[in-house]
Amino acid sequence: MKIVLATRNPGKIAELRRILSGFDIVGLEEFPEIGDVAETGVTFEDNALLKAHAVAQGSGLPAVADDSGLCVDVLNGMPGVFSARWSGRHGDDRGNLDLLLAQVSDVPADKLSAHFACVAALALPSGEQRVVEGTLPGHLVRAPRGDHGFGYDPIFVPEGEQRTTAELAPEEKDAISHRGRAFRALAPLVRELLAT
Ligand code: ITT
Repeated sequence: MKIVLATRNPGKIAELRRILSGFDIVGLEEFPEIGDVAETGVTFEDNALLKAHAVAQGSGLPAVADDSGLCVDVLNGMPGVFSARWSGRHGDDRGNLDLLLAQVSDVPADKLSAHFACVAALALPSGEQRVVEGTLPGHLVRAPRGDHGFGYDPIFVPEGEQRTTAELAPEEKDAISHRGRAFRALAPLVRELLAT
């Protein structure tokens, strides 16, 4: 059965098409009648469920959504759910990253701990839902490095790594990432729910 990928973020789409390669995935471009979903929740889970249910209702098909972000300890977990619009402009990856670097410019390098978080949600048109979270701990670096990935990848080094997630090969990032962890854990729940 087809599953709709309820995201418009090209960086996520590329990663999720790899991570969910065993599924019959269709993109939102096949449902032009479905508009943007307002992310009014205060948690990743709230927003992932809002997106998954809106797309499941709009398409009449099972839908999976991702709500994710970067949580910086010294900023009390911000930008968190605001990661995509931290600079004030949704999807402005470079502006978001530059603002974040400015906000931590006085913080000692050994106090730049952070983690990526991703909530993966599945919703069926019937209203059934499943939710799983994945995280990737690490720290920030001040000088952006690497050309892969998207968003804050050039300034995030995972625990146990020297390279930023933008310097990892795409498959290396998938193997450890918050998104890889969340969606690999969601996959058996999707199979189970679709089989019933
Ligand atoms: P959709 O709602 O259409 O899925 P979005 O970009 O608005 O797209 P989110 O609200 O979940 O999605 O925001 C995710 C933001 O968090 C993303 O734009 C990046 O700034 C950041 N982010 C999440 N995962 C990331 C990753 O793997 N690498 C780098 N930045 C990431």
